[in-house]
Amino acid sequence: MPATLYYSRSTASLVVHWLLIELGVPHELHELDFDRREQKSADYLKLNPAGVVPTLVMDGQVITETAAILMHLADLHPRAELAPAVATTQRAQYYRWMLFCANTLMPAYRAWFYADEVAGAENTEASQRHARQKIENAWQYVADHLESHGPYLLGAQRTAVDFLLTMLMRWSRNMPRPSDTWPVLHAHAQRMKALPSFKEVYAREGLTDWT
Ligand SMILES: N[C@@H](CCC(=O)N[C@@H](CS)C(=O)NCC(=O)O)C(=O)O
Repeated sequence: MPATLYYSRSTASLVVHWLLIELGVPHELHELDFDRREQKSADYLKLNPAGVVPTLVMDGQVITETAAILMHLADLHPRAELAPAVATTQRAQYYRWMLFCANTLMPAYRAWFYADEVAGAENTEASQRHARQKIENAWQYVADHLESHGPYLLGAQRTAVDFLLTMLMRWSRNMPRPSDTWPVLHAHAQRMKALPSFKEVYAREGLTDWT
């Protein structure tokens, strides 16, 4: 049975959609309309109690959390070499950057895009100011790393975490300082955007910006 991705276009589910295409995993899409708050419907909350996307249902199992889904997909397809072997130093770096994306960048973006969640609707300006600082500090940190250890996060090997990083770079495209104003991040993004799977996921989600 094909996997089912619960998604909403141009959100965190984009990178899972992208990796499914890159790996050639048969899948169906189930779109959730955020305007109608379908991500908070009783049926969907049974799959993903946080009421967020992505959710992947595969082999009878429900998997949530973007980074976890990416790591699992990469492990299931070792021939694509998008995940270093377990218990190697590269694997440790892979975990490091996956967790950095999931624990540092994603929550900071959440605070930027859903600023009212941080300290109430009356404090969104201050929340966004803090979030912006965290995001820009994170991009500086990644840029410094890529300068000395690039071109990919793990050096010469492109892995699943570079897909996640690219999506997170995209999220800053309308912010005061977009990630690709750092030349080394721009170069990384250009390399990732050149993948046919990137063009394909853009076409399937009907995206036209940040090409
Ligand atoms: N920790 C989750 C966060 C996912 C997340 O925040 N998704 C956003 C879209 S980018 C969402 O579904 N927002 C809808 C909502 O919060 O109602 C993950 O990594 O999968």
